[in-house]
Amino acid sequence: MKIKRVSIRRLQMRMKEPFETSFGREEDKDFLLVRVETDQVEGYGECTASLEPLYSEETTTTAWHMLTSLFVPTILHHEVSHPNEIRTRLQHFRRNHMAKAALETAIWDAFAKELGISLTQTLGGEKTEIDVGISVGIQASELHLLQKIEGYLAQGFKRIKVKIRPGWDIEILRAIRKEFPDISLMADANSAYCLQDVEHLAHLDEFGLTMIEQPLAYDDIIDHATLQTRLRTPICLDESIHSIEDARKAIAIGACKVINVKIGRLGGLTEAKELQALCAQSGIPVWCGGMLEAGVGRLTNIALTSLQGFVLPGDTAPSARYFDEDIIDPPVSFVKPGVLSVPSGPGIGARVMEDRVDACTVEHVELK
Ligand code: OSB
Ligand code: MG
Repeated sequence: MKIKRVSIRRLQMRMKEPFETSFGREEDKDFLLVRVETDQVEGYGECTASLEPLYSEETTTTAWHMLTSLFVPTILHHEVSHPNEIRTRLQHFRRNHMAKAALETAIWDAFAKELGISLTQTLGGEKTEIDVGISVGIQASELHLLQKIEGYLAQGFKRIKVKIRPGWDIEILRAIRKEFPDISLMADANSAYCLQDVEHLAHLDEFGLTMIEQPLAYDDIIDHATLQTRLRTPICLDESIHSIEDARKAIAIGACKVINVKIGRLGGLTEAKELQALCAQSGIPVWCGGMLEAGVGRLTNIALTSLQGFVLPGDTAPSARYFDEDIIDPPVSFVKPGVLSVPSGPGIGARVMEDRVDACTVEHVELK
């Protein structure tokens, strides 16, 4: 297979509501959509970098630069016999994983479509349905939060994750547990604490959380290992894990008991799939995280989650949780409460609505 043309678009999509975490607020979705063309098919990949470098150092603009100036020219018109090769081809360029993943996932989609099979099947995924949870942002008040959670539980979400930060942590978790004593509950701090907060964080052990995600610095592994010795609540790493090597080291020193797998953060599906295999061998459960993706990224997450190693519900909620109208048809929706079906059509398994994509496009380039 040869990629003979690549289109990169910058899209802006209205979100139903802002999403607030300890690092900031995302009002609207600003992201890149990559389309690769072969002689036979088109493949799509979504970039999870956002407008500002708050979750990681990448942004929509840095990803645009990396893709158009370096990554696409490296792949264009060269023979690709399997999408597994893309990681190696781009390896000499340091990091910029979200930009790499956008191109790599588009190539996986095209590869599956050329074979006439689903992306899931191409990856070796076996599940036909997946359970999902929801990530709930910081709200205006405790009452708002409790009402939101009640609504999400009524929709059937299999676990609730709440964003926490100093001043929005112990009290709100206590309130949630009082209302909903038995739900599967976890917290995500997005690096809002440091090791000196250990006494404070130890209070989280009262609430029977399934895990606490990324309590300490975004680039730390060592302090998390120290913290884990002081907490009963399992630590899950998100921001700190960029590769299989990072995971190997984190597991070796006991820095986490769970890992959140994000395709963008890891640089693509090849690394994500192998990371899942390593974690399965090491007895570390994994789940698929989310980056408020539009439809293409959402479907790519679903395909990955269909691998047996994804044993915990992920953050891949239905399209309607984020957008009035998605860019894919059909949108991602529940087949039964809290459950998504894994598409079986070719590639990501839904049609990308080009007219809708056009309407959201603010910048476009074609590379041939
Ligand atoms: O830390 O998992 C995170 C959203 C943006 C950036 C980082 C994170 C998140 C989420 C939302 O938690 C997950 C989703 O609903 O896509
Ligand atoms: Mg997280």
